[in-house]
Amino acid sequence: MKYQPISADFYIENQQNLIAQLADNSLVIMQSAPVFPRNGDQFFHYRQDSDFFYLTGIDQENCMLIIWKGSQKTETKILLFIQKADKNQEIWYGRKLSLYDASKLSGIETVKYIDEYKDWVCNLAPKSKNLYVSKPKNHPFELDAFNYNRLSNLHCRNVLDSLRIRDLQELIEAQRLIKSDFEIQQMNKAVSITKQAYLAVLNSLKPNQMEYEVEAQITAEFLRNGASGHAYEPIIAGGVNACILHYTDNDKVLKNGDLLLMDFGAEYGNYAADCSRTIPVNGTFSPRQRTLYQAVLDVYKRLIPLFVPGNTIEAINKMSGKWLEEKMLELKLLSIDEVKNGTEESPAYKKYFMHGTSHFLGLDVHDVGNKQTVFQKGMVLTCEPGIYIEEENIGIRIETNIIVDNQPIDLMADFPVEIDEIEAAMMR
Ligand SMILES: [Mn+2]
Repeated sequence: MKYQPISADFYIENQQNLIAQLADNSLVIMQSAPVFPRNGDQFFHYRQDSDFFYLTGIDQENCMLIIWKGSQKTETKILLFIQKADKNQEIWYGRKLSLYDASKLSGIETVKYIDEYKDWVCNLAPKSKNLYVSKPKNHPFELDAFNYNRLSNLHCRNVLDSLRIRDLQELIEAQRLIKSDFEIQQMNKAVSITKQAYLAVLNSLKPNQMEYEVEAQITAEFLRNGASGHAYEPIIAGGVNACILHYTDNDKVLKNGDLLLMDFGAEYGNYAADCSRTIPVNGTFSPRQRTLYQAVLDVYKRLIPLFVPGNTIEAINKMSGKWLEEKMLELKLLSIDEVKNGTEESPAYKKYFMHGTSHFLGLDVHDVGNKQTVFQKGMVLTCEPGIYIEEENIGIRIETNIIVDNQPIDLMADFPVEIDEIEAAMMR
C-alpha cells in the first residue's frame, strides 16, 4: 500500500466504537489476513483483512489484535501484536514495522511481538465470559474460527472452549457501513485516480487495439497516480465480450464499430472505486448504439436520486428492473406478452439485464451490507444499470459511486457520461 495514514484518530475511534458494542467480560481476538502462496516460493500480493485494517490501520501480515473488556468502564485493554523484525528477513523482504511505528499508526499504546500472544490470551481468558472471533466470510478455504485465530493449540484451550462464542463480524459490519469523513476522502481519491484512467482511455482509444492495451493504460494511470493498483480484476470487454458479465480475459482485439465496456476501479489506501463505462471503439456511437446507450443512461439518471436514507438495494432493484423493462418494450427487445408472462422471480427484463443494480462499496469492492440494509446518510453504494444483447454484440453498463444523503452525492458526476461528452472527448 503506497498510502501512509497521517493520523491514528480514525482507528482509535473505530476501536472505541467496537468496545462500546461489546458485552461486559469479553475477549476479542482478531488476526491479520493470511499470506497466500502463489507458486514455488512466491506469494500473492498481500492484502490486509479489511476488518483488521479498519480497526488498526496496520497493513502487515502476522499480526493480532486482542481487546479485553471487563465489567467496569475503565477495565479495557487493547493489545496489538506484530511480527518481530528479523535482519535476515529484512534483507529479502524489506523493513517491518517497529513497535513504535505500529503504535503510532494504530493509536494502540500497548504493542508486543506476536510470540507473546499466547500468554496474553491465556491470562485474559479466565477473566472473560464471551469470546468474539470472526470467521472469514466467503473464504475459499474451510477454516473454523478457532484455527483461523490460532487458538486451537493453546494450553488454555479448555478455558476458551467454556466461553460463549459471539460473532465479531456483525459488530464491525455495522460500523463499516457508515463511512467517516476520512473514509470518504480516501474513496474520493480512489475515484479521482479512476477518472484519470478513464480520461486517458477516452483520449487514446482506437480500433484494432487489444483489450489488454487498454488494461495496461488503466493500470499505468492507477500506479502513476498513487493507487496500490486495481481494486478488483478489471473487465475490458469489446463487442460481444461485454455480454460475459465477469469477463476478465481482456485478450481480444477491439474492432471498429464495436462498443467497449470497461469495469475498473482504483484501490487507494485499501479503499475501492468501482466504475463502469461504455464507449465506442472508433469514437462515434452508431445510431443503434446511441439509442441503446441513451436508454441505459436515462435509467441510470433516474436511479441516482433514489440513494436516499430509508431506501434499500432491494427496492432500487425493483425500480431499475421496471424502468429497464419499459425501455426494452419501447425498443421492441421485449414483447408485451413476454412482459406479462414475467413473474417476480423471473421477470422479462432478466433476458437483457441479469445482474443487480447496486452493492455497498468501501474497503471491499463488494462491501459489507446486504439487499435489505436500510440506507443511512454516509453509506456508499454503486449504481450500475445495463443492457446486454448478445445477438447484437452489444453490452452496455454505466456505473457510478454514490454517497447516501437527502441529496445523493454522485462521486463520478464529473466523468464524461453523456453521448456528446464521450464523443467530444474522443475526437482528436
Ligand atoms: Mn460494481
